[in-house]
Amino acid sequence: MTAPVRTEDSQGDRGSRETRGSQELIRAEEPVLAHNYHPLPVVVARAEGTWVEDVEGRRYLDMLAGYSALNFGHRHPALIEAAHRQLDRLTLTSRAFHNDRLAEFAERLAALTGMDMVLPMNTGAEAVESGVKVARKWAYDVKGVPADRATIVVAADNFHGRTTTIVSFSTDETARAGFGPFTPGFRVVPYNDLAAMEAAVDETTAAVLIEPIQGEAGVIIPDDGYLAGVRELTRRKGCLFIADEIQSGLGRTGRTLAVEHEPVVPDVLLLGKALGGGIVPVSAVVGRRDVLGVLHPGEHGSTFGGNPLAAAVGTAVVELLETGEFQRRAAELGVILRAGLTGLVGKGVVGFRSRGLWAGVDIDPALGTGREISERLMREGVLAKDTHGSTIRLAPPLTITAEELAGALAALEKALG
Ligand code: IF1
Repeated sequence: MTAPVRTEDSQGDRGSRETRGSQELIRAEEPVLAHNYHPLPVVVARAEGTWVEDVEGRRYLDMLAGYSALNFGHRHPALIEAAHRQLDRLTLTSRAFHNDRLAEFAERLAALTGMDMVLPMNTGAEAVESGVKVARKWAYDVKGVPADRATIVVAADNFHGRTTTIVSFSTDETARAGFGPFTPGFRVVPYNDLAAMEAAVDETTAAVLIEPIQGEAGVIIPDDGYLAGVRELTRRKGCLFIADEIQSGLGRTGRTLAVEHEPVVPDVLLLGKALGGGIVPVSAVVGRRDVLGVLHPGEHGSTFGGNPLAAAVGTAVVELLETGEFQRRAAELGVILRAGLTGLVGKGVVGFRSRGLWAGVDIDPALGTGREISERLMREGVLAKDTHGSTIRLAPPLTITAEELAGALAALEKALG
């Protein structure tokens, strides 16, 4: 990777009084910041496109992209411009009033995803929670499931967020332990197993909720036909198919949505992360009118959901995706990523899964833990994050160039050497 370079103003113009170096800042966090993360020892101060720069001016290639919240790179000019323009006009009204940005956001997001209606929220977990609430209400109001009896079928090794209801159906003890009592009404079946799902879906089932590709589990790609099988099963059994595309969606896999690879049209899509362009939290539940139509005034809401700043940035994100440019880039550069990782099999890589610019790379545990490999990558000028064990997730901004991608792969080879 390029040698550490100090940009001339890396200390001067950060708009704050902060003058402490990386080590001081890391130490300063310890007594005052909850320890719910164990970050790599890098303190990012600036970023542009695919690159971030730490407090001392060292540059790193960002191969995590905010867990797919930075699909368009850091501070994409069109997104920053949309944010600046809206910051100078109106930022928040609450939904007690209309604002002049929300209609276009909803119209264009619905059109992009081929759906009828949009419920705008903020974080991914809020979209998931809202999807659970809408599915349950649809079960009672439309399907006729007896009150408080609705069930939702989910997959083992899922990751859908961190709220108490969501961790209620997690199979990751680290995410669940100590947070009970848990929300009832969820059934867990193995991912990629249609027979198990068939057995779990019954007349109480409101929905099946799955990730089209399981991200945190290690970029687990189901067998061809699995998503189509879920679609057929849910249609036949009269329950909703909810696809959580919060990490897999918005260009990451080479298509607007990961479900397009089968192709499959779910009843409800959950979107987030990159929908906010890496600038503001923007998420949404997008679905058929007869599903989202179960919500009536006063039954659901959010202070910031659908705020004009989020809608303006979200519309600019949709506009980028309408061109198909980022989906094409992910598909084309994904071929280079796949070829590069194939070349590393047997050289420290024991296996990998990839689709578009998204890969879960299983490293030989003898070479170290995922964390240790991430630290070695950092020393090579590449930022990435392990998922579980010795699996590294690679998910760069879709703005990455072929040369930068080749550089990241070379850094990985060196980190494994
Ligand atoms: C953390 C993981 C990834 C998600 C899917 C919903 C959400 C997420 C498929 C909730 C969020 C984030 C959460 C963040 C790290 C990251 C993550 F490692 F936690 F599991 F990406 F894989 N559905 N994923 O991936 O969205 O509420 O966070 O906006 O909690 O550390 P959120």
